[in-house]
Amino acid sequence: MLPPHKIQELHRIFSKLDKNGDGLRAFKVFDLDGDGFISCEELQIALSRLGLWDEHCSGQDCKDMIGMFDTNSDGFVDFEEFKDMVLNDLSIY
Ligand SMILES: [Ca+2]
Ligand SMILES: [Ca+2]
Repeated sequence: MLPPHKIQELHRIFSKLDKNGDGLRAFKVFDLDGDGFISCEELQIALSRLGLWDEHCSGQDCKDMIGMFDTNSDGFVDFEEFKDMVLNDLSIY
């Protein structure tokens, strides 16, 4: 689980990336291979690039993060799930 100040940073980055508000541009930053799903690895790589991933975070942490948004529990975050994550107020986490 990311600490709250990093969640806020993430939210700030989303709103910067996502100027027209549909979440698609932000989604593409995370969906590195363009298959329409964000995997645990992609999430970790994208967060590292954004400077939001701590090296001491384990693989379990990115699974936990996926789990926060993975409403259909398939182990990936799809665009619909991602949109919920971007548009909702992340401070509740
Ligand atoms: Ca992908
Ligand atoms: Ca899912």
